[in-house]
Amino acid sequence: MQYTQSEEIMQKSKTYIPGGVNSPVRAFNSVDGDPIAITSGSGSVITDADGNDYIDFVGSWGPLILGHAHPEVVKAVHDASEKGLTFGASTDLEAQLAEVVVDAVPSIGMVRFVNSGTEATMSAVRLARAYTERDIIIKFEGCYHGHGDLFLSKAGSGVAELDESSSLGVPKSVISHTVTLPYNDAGKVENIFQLKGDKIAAVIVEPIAGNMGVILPEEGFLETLRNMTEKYGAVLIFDEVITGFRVDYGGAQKIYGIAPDLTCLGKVIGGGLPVGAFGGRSEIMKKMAPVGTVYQAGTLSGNPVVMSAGIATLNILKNERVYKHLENMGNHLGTLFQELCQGMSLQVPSCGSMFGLFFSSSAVHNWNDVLSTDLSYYKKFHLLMLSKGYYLPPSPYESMFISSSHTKEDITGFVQTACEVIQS
Ligand code: KE4
Repeated sequence: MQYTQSEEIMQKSKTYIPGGVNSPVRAFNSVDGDPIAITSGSGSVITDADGNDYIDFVGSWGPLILGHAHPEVVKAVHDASEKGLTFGASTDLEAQLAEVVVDAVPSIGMVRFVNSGTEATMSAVRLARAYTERDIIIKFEGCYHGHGDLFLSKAGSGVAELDESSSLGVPKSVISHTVTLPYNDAGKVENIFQLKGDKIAAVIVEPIAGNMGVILPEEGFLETLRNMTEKYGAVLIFDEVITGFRVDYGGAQKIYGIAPDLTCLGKVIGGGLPVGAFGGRSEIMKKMAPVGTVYQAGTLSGNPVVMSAGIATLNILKNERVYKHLENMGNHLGTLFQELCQGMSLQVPSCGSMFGLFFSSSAVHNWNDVLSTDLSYYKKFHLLMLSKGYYLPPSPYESMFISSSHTKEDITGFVQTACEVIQS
């Protein structure tokens, strides 16, 4: 494969945009590679500026559960656009999508749309702090909730230790109320609540962690979060920006049978256009302006074109055959990896159509385990798979996604090629 057009495009981008990217992970720095510029996508395939085709397992980091340029979604966007792109006023479309979300997720009594997952999580935490009149937020190592200041903190050395900021520009005072614990460590959650329970505003968690590869919650972990927050009057926030409408029409909370107080959504509910949402118990949501006094706003929040893409997407997903197909494809991938990569240091954790790849001989339960996997091998693997026509996340800390447009042949070819590469 040759990448001359991509190189030219990236050269120009780097002149005007820091690193040539509008989101750092796209720079391929985590795989010591050179980013490629994508010009089009259709179904499970994306094409780069040099005309190279790839089977896409990034899916724009999760939104494209129906694949690229799904005709019904494109039509919905086109039809909506012809009536105007934005009004900055209420429309029926946002009420329609809100109704779909509320019907799909029982723990959500009311919802507010924003423009990104970051806005959703930032707003949900502000709301939880206002509702409880407390400040401390508990999050987990390796979980990513967007680039809001309060989330950019590394795990402190101890349970109650204050976190160190992981990004310049974030003052200690901002993250002084953030405590980061090991994912899947129910004991440490109980400890912190016994220590500071009456000062904890909220626990925010990815019910299935999708930002350190894929890590599933261990038995009892989510239940402990639910029990502790209930016992001490803190708010439980599920960050389902990735898992919402991805792993089930009702999200991960449906699979694990845990009802959080607030849920953050994004990605899938916008059908590929910029979106976020936060919602939950009406009693809490009514604290939001203009009904309550918790302020949050956005010029393009609830944008009619975005709402149309979301409605079209969720209407297709409502048909459970789609999830059946996604589950079958996910199972086929896992079974084939087991068959063809037997005895290799490879873990393939998955839930439905989201999966991870860890080069490790043992199971991965938290961030420390991730750091002990062969992260450097992932770099070689990624570049070799790219050269063979498979587009994987240019970072070992991301989830991979199957869309409803992936065929069994796509999956079989991917697994066979991956195992050949690993064995080579
Ligand atoms: P956005 O602000 O990027 O729309 O959403 C932030 C966010 C919140 N919560 C979870 C669980 C998320 O995964 C994300 C964003 N995901 C990353 C990829 N894992 C976005 C990709 C990127 O940063 O370019």
